[in-house]
Amino acid sequence: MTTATPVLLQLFALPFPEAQQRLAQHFDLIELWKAQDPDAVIAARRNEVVALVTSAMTPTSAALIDKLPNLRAICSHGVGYDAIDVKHAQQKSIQVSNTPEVLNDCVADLALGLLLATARKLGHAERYVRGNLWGTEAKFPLAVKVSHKKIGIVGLGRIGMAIAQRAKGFDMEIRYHNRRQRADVGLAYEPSLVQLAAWADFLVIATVGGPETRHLVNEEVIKALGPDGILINIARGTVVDETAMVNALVSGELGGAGLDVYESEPTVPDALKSLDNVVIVPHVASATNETRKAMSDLVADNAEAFAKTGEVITPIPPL
Ligand code: 8YV
Repeated sequence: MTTATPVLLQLFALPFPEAQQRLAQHFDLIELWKAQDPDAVIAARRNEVVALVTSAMTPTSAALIDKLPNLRAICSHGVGYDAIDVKHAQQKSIQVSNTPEVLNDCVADLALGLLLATARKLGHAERYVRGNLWGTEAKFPLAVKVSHKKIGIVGLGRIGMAIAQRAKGFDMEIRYHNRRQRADVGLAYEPSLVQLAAWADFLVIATVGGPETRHLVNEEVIKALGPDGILINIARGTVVDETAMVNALVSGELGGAGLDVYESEPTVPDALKSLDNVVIVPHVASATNETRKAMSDLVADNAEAFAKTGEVITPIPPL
């Protein structure tokens, strides 16, 4: 007696064909991005769907989850899950997996990359040379040293720890702020985010996104970091009050910023685009061949494990 092939609703195409083919080996795929009328497809096949593939940047709401009465697992491409209503899914005993660990290195590398590029004015220097200003009256300004400076890490999770490890390579003094002090790390904990910002030369945001951390880095924190301070964000744009940050950068109350994420991606405030003390990149922290392949493979690993055992392998802990 042959059992029916389980049906998987795919909101996000895995960017590596091998991983995509592995999904097709275990599931009857509904590749929603190919549908003329996605809502009609969901309405027609809603009862068949037992698994769903999405991504960190693909909205996966309670409303969609509620349309799928037999959904048992959601496998997401990415570590962040603020775009997915994980709490609602878990309340319905639906497992939700993400892709932790495999992107720590590249995200932390970009955090230090943005820190170096902002402090040493690399974007500005690039424009200066490409603009044929070198050798003209326009002198290139001196920049800011990085080694032996003070770095404050907001959110000492897996990625925060990888950033701390790299900061040690620059002989930087490290302190961190979390909801709670971590008993398992020997780094200096600062219970007050404002105090951490006031102390730091560089403030690096590595927290989760979502309502709990919305505008955690507010005007008070930004002003505490100050005219000589530099803000780095590789987490989520919503963690920073973007309007307050832009105003402080324009007024000079904040020294500089290196940004990979924004409140309303892909929209980036125009004011940022004309500032030389800002480095802005398009949410590329995990965007390397090696890491995106590993992320795709881990999504396929989770879906395959669910197909074989009914259990995903990197579930998001109960919220
Ligand atoms: C995205 C990210 O996953 O992992 C995350 O949380 O933000 C990124 O790695 C990627 O941009 C697309 O899925």
